[in-house]
Amino acid sequence: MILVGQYDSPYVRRVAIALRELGFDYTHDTRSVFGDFEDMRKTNPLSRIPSLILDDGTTLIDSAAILDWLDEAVGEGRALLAAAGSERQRQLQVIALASGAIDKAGAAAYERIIRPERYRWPDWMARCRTQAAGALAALAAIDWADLRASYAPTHPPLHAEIITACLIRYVRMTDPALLEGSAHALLEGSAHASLIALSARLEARPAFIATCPPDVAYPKG
Ligand SMILES: N[C@@H](CCC(=O)N[C@@H](CS)C(=O)NCC(=O)O)C(=O)O
Repeated sequence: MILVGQYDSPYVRRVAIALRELGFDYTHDTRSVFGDFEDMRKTNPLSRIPSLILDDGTTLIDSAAILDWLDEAVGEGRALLAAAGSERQRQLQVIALASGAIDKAGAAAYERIIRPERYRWPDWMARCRTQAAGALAALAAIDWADLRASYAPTHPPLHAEIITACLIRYVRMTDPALLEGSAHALLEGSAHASLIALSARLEARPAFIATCPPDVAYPKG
């Protein structure tokens, strides 16, 4: 299978990590959504990443849909998301907060990094950052040990944990002030210790090390 997209995208990275944690081999297609825009449209009409091209030629798009396929392929015992009930609901809530924070931190970063300076809208950037900060604060209040209490210690990280670690890495690359607490009143006296600890624990794993994006200004590709 072929994973399309660069690891500076937290959505690509969450898929790459899940593939590696579950023992799947893949070839990495590092075309850029910006530099290879037209060519990328042949893979995904939205010209977005990630895409996963399966061995039978099927192309899956969107990280959630790709990971849904992956969980079904490995079966309930190995899946990285609970199959049903309140546990699934809780994990999906965490994923929604983390992906929402990525979208909002990303929207502010795109505004700052891609949009020509004369067209930037400071109020919009501030709004996006407030939304990202709110989600980070909610994630910081999660009891991360409890979230995986029903899993064996050897069970790989859950999607909820993976995407949150990818979010933390992404925020460090794009807008570290959101984590330092200086950017927004919501984060004053920063309560991000649990997120920093989660990030440190997961970033030490081989699947995270192998997919760690280079420390350059986002978005590179
Ligand atoms: N909901 C999508 C979001 C994917 C996404 O936002 N990808 C970004 C890179 S992080 C992208 O392709 N941006 C280029 C664009 O939207 O034009 C997913 O989970 O895969």
